Amino acid sequence: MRNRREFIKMSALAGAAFVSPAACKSEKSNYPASNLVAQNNTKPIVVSTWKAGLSANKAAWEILAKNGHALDAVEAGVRVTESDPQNQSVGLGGLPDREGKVTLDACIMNHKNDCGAVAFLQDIENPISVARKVMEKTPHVMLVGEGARQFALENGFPKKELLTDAAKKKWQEWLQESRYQPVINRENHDTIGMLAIDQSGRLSGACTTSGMAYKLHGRVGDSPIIGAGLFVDNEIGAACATGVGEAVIRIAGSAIVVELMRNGLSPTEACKEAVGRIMRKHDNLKNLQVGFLALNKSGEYGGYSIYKGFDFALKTNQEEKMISAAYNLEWQ
Ligand code: SD4
Repeated sequence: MRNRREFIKMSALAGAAFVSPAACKSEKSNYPASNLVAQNNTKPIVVSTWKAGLSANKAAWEILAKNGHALDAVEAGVRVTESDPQNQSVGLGGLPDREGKVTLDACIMNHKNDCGAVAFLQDIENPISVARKVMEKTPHVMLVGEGARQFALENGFPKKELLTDAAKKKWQEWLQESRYQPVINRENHDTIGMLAIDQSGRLSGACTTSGMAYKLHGRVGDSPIIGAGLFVDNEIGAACATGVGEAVIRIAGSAIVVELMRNGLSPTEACKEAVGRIMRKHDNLKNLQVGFLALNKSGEYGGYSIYKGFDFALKTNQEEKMISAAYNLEWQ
C-alpha cells in the first residue's frame, strides 16, 4: 500500500518551478509596498477556492453588500459549502477517513489577528462557526477532537450524522483496495478557503475541509492551522491554501504568501513564489497539488498552483466569475 509520504517525497522536477532570486527581485521592484494602499472603489471583494466558491461568495456578498463585516461574510459564505451534502470535501457529505469517520478541520481569522480553529471535529455540520466561537468565547486558538466536539455541543451546535449515503458508498468501494492515493483536485477535493475585504477595509478569512479522503484516523492537514491553511494581516493582505496539506504546513504556506506580499509581490506573484518553494522542497511532485489564493489590501487578488486545474471564484460590485489560477505543471 502506498502511503502519504510517497506523495510528498522529492522528485527531479523540483527545479522546474524555481522562481529565481533574480526574477523575484525584478518582480518585487515592479510592486513596491506603496502600491498596497486601500482603494475604496474596489471594495468589497470576496474570493474563494474552487467552483463551490460561487455559491459561497453569494452568501458572503449578502453581508458585504450591506456594509457588513468581512468576518461575518466569510463565516456565512463557507457555511454554505459545509452544509452542501453534494460537496464531498467539506462538512456534511465529506468523504470519511479510512475508518469511515467524517472528521472536519476549520479556521477563521479577522482583521485584528484574532483567530480560532477546530480540528479532527466529528458530528458537527458547521465547524467554521465552532472555530469562531473558540476565537470569541475562549482564551484559546484551537480545540481538537473530542474536546472540540464537547465545546460545540455545549455551545448549542446540534449533533449531526455527517456521513451521507453517497460518501459511505464511495468509502466502501475504496475499502475493496484500501489504497491511500489522494489525487487532489482531479477527483476528490474542493476544500473551501475564502478571503474577503469589506467596505471599511477589514480583511478576514475562513478555511474549512473534511481533509484528505480516506486519511488516517486522526490526521489533520493545513486547513485549520493558522499560518498554513489561512493567514490574514490587515496591514497587507490575506491568503489561503488548498491541496496536500502536509506540503503547505511544511512551508507555513499562507503566512509566507502574506509575507511575500509585504515584501512587495503582487498576490499572484506571492502565490507563485510559495508554490515554487514547495516544489523546491519536494523531490516527488507526482500528485502533489497545492494551490494558493491571495487578496491584498488594495483589492488585488491572485492564485497559483503547482498543477493546472485550480480555480477560484470572485465576486465584486462588477463581477461574479471563476478564474483559472496560473500554474507550473500539466498533469502527466
Ligand atoms: C488537507 N488542504 O486536508 C486540505 C485538503 C484540500 O482541496 O485542500 N483539498 O490537506
